[in-house]
Amino acid sequence: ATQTRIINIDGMTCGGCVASVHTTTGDIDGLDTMTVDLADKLATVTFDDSKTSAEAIAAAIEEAGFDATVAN
Ligand code: 9UX
Repeated sequence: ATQTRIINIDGMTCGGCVASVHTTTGDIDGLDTMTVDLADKLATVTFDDSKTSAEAIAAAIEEAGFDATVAN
């Protein structure tokens, strides 16, 4: 099924950080859409939950050096 979840992200301070979040998650199979909101410090993601999870997406964001926490 498709899930829509919010991931809180601390440590983004400019558009380059936003680009890094997109890049680090770019190869995740099953991740359909991601919108990153710099001002609100979060990403909204939609994904196929038979292929990936909000936790896996957050882990990838952590690997890029940000503090990512699944919000919902
Ligand atoms: Mo902007 Mo983010 O120069 O690590 S890319 S602060």
